[in-house]
Amino acid sequence: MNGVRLVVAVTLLLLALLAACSAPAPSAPSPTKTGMEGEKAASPAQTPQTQPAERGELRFTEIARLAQPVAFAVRKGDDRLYVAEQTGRLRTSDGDTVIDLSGEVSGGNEQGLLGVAFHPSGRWVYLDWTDAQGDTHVTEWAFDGDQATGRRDVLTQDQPYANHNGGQLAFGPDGYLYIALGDGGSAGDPEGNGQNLGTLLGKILRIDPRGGRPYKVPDDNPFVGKEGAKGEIWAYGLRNPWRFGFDRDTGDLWIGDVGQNAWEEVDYQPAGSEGGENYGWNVREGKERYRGAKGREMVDPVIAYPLNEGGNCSVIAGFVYRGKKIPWLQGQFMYGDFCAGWIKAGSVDELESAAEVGKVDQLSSFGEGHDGELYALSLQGPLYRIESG
Ligand SMILES: [Ca+2]
Repeated sequence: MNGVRLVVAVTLLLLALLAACSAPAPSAPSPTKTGMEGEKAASPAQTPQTQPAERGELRFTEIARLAQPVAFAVRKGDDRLYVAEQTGRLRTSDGDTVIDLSGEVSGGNEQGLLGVAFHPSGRWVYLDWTDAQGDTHVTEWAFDGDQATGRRDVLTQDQPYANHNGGQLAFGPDGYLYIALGDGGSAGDPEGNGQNLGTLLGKILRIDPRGGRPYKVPDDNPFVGKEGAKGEIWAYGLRNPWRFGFDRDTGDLWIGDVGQNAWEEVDYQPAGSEGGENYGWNVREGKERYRGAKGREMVDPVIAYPLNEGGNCSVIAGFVYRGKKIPWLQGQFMYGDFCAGWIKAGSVDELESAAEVGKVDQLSSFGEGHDGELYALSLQGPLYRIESG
């Protein structure tokens, strides 16, 4: 059934494209296609049938089951998917344990192993995790064959409270490692870390983990050389940027920042940015005031949706789909909510019109494969491949 529907949808899409194109097709159309095109052109009543090709259904196919999976990565030259389990292990989609921190991580709701990224060369892997004291480590392992060896801490950060640890790691298109750190926790950012450029808390950092020991701060980071500011900071005014992702085609950065009392939000940074964006917390929550007066330079989110409505609790962002297997999804930004479980997708030009495309209970993260196809992780265990329905 699905195969037939897909063939019909693709054929209709092709016909619509051909009909919209005034120039002749570069290759000679087959007699069959010519005949069908003629039928279609003669029957305007069939036009609505082209609509299903614009938005189809998605299927979430479970391909592995893990213990509290929260983060996802792929490694150059390696077909396996790597998943971080919050309980402390980095495992492959075929079940192998690559790194085991289960004896070292802390066990709070927002603690544990929280992030994973591979160096673009595939030679090193980086994990973000909280230790028994609750403090954050970004730790590097070298890969020797398939074995992770040569462990060293790249960056550590004291955490004043157990919650809001951020955790996402990703290498940007510039080859630098981006690190998400929450505001340090409690509620309302009592220390004012989000707006304080003198702390790494409440920020996204940008470092070169291989350019120095323990790392190098890139010379073109926005606050390098500014008195009282940490050179590692790339963007600030964030509360708990649990997940962020780069658009593999454009280099744009999409940040899901978990809200306090009223709004969940997705922040956006265009690829041409020189960094230094202030996303508002704890002066702003979503597009509204949280405390104090709005600063001139604060950047409002591109998506804000109400917390505590329909079971919403924590935004999970998100990728622009750049795969090939789901044509109608191409170029759409996908995000979801951890508690409500809905997943929405919408054109990057019309994010307000994003519509629900699926549901994953306790959605903890999305992942992107080498081929641009997307995956979804549930804290309950499953790793889903997102496919055409
Ligand atoms: Ca904000």
